[in-house]
Amino acid sequence: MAKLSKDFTWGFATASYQIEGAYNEDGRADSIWDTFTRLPGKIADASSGEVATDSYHRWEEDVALLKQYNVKAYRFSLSWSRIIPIGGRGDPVNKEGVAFYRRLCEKLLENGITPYLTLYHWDLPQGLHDRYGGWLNKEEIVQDYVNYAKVCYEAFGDIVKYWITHNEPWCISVLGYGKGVFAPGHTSDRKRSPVGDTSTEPYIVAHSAIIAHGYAVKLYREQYQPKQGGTIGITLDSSWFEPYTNSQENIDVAERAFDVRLGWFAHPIYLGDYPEALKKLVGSRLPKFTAEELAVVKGSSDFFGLNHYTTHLVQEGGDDEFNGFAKQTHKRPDGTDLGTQADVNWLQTYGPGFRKLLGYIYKKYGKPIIITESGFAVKNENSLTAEQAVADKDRQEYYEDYTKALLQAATEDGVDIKGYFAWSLLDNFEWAEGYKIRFGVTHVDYKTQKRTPKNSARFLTKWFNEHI
Ligand code: GBH
Repeated sequence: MAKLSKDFTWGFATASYQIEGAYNEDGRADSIWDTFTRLPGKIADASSGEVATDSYHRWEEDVALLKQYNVKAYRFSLSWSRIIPIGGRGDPVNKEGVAFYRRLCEKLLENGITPYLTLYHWDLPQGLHDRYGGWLNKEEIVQDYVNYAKVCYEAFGDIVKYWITHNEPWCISVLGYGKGVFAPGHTSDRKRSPVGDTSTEPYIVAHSAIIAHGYAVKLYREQYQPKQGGTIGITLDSSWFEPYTNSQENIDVAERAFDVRLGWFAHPIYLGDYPEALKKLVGSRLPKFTAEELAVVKGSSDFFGLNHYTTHLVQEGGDDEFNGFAKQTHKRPDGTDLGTQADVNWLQTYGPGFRKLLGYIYKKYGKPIIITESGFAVKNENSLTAEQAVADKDRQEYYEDYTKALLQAATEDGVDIKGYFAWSLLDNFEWAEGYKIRFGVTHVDYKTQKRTPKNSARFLTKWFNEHI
């Protein structure tokens, strides 16, 4: 039987605002997500992460679950406003916040589980947004982000060897400042708020995020990597874009979609500078890197962190600049679906697309790949009892399909893949969807916080036990 290499790592991923709760305990201050969830009409069920899965209190239970699943690693993110409540380089560090993550990392290591830390999974301290506009202010945010990273390297770097700077900067930029569906929710609709210039802000925010990432990595490499010996990189999200038909026009659209959506971030970081297709599309609205910035950004990721969920068939006729004006569908020309529909409209199961994407990224960007998220929301799972939700057949089939693709890419296509993290360890706060959508391999009863493993968790444990 074909197998992954012995040092292949696997586990589950989560993010601070989606699981921790305890939003105002032990010195934590608000992030932009606390503020955003209080605005009317932004979250489908009017909920927030104030309690979430209460993992700030139940972290030992979460570690026990990970242990039970026999994972090798756990990817989670740090709440910046728990560590530096107001957020800036002149603001005090919160000892209790640092101590929380320190305990968690130590407990994981005691259990033989390697921590993978994400510095930024979307919860910017509200203090920085209020003080100078957060990601819109490059000069300030880059310095504050690097300071925050430094505090984290100092506090955890002796025992943490895997660092991820940002999670999905496309979402930070486009969903937060373009479509307004994520915090801080900037929208061009003057009847709604907060209003922002959605034609320029996503590009400014992305630019700041890329540069902040670059300088945080530079600091790590110069001052921490030599003695701490860890590895650092960024996580980008990408679907596979499959041409709707094999016409040249559709092939070109797919290429443009990759360049505009993924290349926006991947080109500067792995190849140097924005892709031509993006420059052409955005023109003077696209900020330029200085020579120094470019030198810092280019080559600033030791691996390619990839969040991958689904495939889109693409053709001309799209209306979304941030997706390269590619019109996306899951329906083939003959009217059939690509795969099983999830409970969110953007997601259908299609393992072969995952295999192709792994090959595409490896060839184009030339770095070892860590899949930092991959997962499925089961149709109507929210209306099921814990006993019923455990039989999550569609999610299990998704993971059957995607692990098969992973194995083929690694063993038949020669793609250098280091690890796979499933999203998510637990059902949790699914951003604008609130608690309506569940991605967990563990069911959470939000009244009692009781955790119940689903069949998909058992499948993944068994599959990785057999294939590593
Ligand atoms: C991940 O993003 C997140 O990292 C994680 O926090 C989240 O819980 C998980 O997905 C499940 O959603 O505006 O048409 O592009 C996944 C990538 C990209 C998927 C944006 C949803 C929104 C549809 N996401 N996309 S659209």
